[in-house]
Amino acid sequence: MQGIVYRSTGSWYNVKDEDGRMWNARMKGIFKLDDITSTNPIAVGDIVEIDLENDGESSVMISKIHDRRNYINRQSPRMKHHQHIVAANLDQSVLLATIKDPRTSQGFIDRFLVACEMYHVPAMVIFNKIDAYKEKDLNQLEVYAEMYESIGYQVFAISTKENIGIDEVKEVLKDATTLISGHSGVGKSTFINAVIPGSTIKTQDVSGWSGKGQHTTTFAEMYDLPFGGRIIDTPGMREFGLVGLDRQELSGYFPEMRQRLNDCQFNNCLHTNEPGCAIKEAVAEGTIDENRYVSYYNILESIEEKKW
Ligand SMILES: Nc1nc2c(ncn2[C@@H]2O[C@H](COP(=O)(O)OP(=O)(O)OP(=O)(O)O)[C@@H](O)[C@H]2O)c(=O)[nH]1
Ligand SMILES: [Mg+2]
Ligand SMILES: [Zn+2]
Repeated sequence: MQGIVYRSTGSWYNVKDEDGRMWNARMKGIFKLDDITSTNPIAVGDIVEIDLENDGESSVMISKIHDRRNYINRQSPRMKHHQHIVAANLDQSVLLATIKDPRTSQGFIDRFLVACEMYHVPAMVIFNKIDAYKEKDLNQLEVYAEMYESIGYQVFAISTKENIGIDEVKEVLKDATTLISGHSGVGKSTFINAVIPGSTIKTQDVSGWSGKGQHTTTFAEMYDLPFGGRIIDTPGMREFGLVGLDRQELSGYFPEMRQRLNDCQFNNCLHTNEPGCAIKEAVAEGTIDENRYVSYYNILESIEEKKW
């Protein structure tokens, strides 16, 4: 039988078969996946083969993982050089962000976008909690929306609490498999409850964001959308570790830089101190946003140089 993984807790998986029946599944033996050292060989969204266990009523064994169309990785929180596959076979990836309570920084947003570019998963940014924004927060929102839209990313502004902008977002979720990421407390689970009537995913209590950064969601889990498509809730994250990123490749993951790379004098230009750099020129002219360049520079600095 073939099924799709909806939830993974590490040792047990929830797998839905083609008839819509949900099974408890375990992994048979040890899988060795090519190229990747992963702390979780099977991820939410994986398409797997399942076989009934002899005696089990509803428990099955996973005997095969089908090739992934794509996947999103994070650095394992425990082992720095290991990767943790968050989800596989995605159509799009959403960052749920907030200007305040908690604040999502531009650096974090840009790292998220770079990760999506690396994995070839279309990305968008949704700002939540606009009901709580003061004038300066709304101005910041405006600045972000204009900047990210100008380089080709869709931006939405919503309030899950006041039901503002939700219908517009439903349109882009329809019939797609979407991963939702973001800091703890931005409202990921609340948002999913809002788009799936009757759903009761656990969320932080009504007192709202406490500033303590407690994680309410602890495992990635996928849900079917009543209007078609699927959505994956994830635990809040503090940082986006960019695994396997090469310094030379980085500018190719900034769409506004990618289109200008051929104009640099040197083809191995890192756009820092090199003469004849088209990227720095565009930043000086204002055609590339200065803060995006700052994000580029910070990420570049954070990448260890390859030691041969
Ligand atoms: N003011 C306001 N509060 C909201 C909104 N959406 C969610 N919240 C509140 O934000 C808090 C956090 O919501 P959660 O849905 O638990 O956040 P999460 O992103 O799932 O957090 P983790 O599971 O820890 O990653 C809750 O108290 C929500 O009620 C909104 O649009 N406006
Ligand atoms: Mg949650
Ligand atoms: Zn350059």
